[in-house]
Amino acid sequence: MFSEFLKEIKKYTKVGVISHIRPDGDCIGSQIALCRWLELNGINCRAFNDDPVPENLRLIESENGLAVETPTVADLAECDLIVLVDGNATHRFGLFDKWFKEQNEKVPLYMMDHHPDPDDIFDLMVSVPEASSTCELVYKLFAEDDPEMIDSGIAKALYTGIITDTGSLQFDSVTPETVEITADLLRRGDFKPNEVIEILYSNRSLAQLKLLSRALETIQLFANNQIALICVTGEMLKETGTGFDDCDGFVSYPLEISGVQAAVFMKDHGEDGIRMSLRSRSDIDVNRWARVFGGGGHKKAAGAWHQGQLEKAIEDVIEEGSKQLS
Ligand SMILES: [Mn+2]
Repeated sequence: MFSEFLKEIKKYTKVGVISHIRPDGDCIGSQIALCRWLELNGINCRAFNDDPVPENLRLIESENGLAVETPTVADLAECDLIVLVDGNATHRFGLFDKWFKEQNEKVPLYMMDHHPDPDDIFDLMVSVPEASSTCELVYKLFAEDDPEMIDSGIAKALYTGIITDTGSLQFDSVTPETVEITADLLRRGDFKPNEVIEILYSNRSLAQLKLLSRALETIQLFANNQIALICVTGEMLKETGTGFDDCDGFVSYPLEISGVQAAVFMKDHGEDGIRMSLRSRSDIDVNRWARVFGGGGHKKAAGAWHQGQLEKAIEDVIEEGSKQLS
């Protein structure tokens, strides 16, 4: 899978590795692990993201002696190769997207990702939509090159990414191979699964749980109880002293209702519109669903914006999703 990548990347000496805006465990894990691989191969690299690394993922940076930096245009211009990880369309990459589009002489651009339908602007891509996570792909890069390079920092970074992108190995994307990879990472990293789970998930505040309680009250069922909806409004945030960043994982609750095939989580951003997260545990393809509204993602998890008011967004989105049920 990586023969061309392994051959070509050694031609470069200053590589910028960029992960997508609003970073998650898979994008930080794959970014840091890929940077470690580059370093171990004697290639200079820097890790960039417009947004700060979430608190519970900082350990990935410190255990690998690397920090994700906020890039400037000058930083980007210094790179002789850019690699995008965990995203296949430049609009998910903030400042890089804007800068790249303005360049006449474009820097070579690689990509490593597991979302469907990549842009066709890449000079080289490792695009595997069936993969559970980008971290699974970076693991395979190490495995193909030299698995003995995987030390405890790299193992934990990759393990964290696989765990976050698979809902702790629960999603449809998980294969026997995914589980074998996680077992290999646990052995090489010499850590226990619960160490990572503790850091990732046992860090909710009381205010976040109060917000969750308010959100759960909004759950409604549509389309013969096969589509569930949950909402968070600005008012609820104000009442509980929280922000939209405190809603992580809320979409999974309506999905647990018996008989529900897909769930929609709507965050009402007022004048900016409605931010929607779509999840499926059936044949409903939420990537196709989200694309109708200018968004996208995976078959089982996707997102989009609706520019209207909440009631209108609900009406439009449920109508569109119902089409896949008949
Ligand atoms: Mn991912």
